[in-house]
Amino acid sequence: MFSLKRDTVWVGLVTLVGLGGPARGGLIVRFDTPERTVGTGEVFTMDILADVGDPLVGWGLDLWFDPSILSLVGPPAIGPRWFQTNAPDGDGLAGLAFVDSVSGADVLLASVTFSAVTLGETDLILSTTIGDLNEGFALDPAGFADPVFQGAHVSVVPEPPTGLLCVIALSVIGLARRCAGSDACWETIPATGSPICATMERTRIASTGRRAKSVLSRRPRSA
Ligand SMILES: [Ca+2]
Repeated sequence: MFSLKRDTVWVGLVTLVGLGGPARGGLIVRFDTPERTVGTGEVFTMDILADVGDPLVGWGLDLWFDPSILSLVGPPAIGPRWFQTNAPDGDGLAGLAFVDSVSGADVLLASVTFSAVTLGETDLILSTTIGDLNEGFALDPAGFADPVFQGAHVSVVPEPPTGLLCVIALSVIGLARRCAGSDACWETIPATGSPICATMERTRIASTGRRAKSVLSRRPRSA
């Protein structure tokens, strides 16, 4: 699955930078959202991001969550600025900047997709394992960053029955139509930038505990 050449380069690189000196550089490793509420059976993705001060040449980490609450859906997808490299523990959470070192805010390390198995809550905890030569955050040209890990929390709530969803949808569409003539009734969905009726959104959150992912009813044209 992974090339021997890249795996060998990563281990050699880690060994070299490990000999290079003490840790330096600011680094925060976090999720794209610290709190997430999903319905039972829902499949959803969390991005692992890094705010990188001193440039990195490679990284490897661990992710813990309660497997009775969530399960992984396939291996993680490594961010576009990294080559996926060997993770001996099998979690696939390791990347190598093969040409140019990487720095900046909101650097995507990996996207992890889960399925919500059952009702409950779990933390998502990021870490590295001491002694695992394929984990840590290797700096360019030498040394390791000392990351600050920021976890996340996922709550799995009941998925509303289909009939209830239909009633909610019809209700909020009616509300949206009544609001159509007033600009004050409209707000923007943060994830998409799409307009949505604020009254409709408040009703949805109260009923389902979640914000809209897409527009249920586009803003009607004014008469
Ligand atoms: Ca790992």
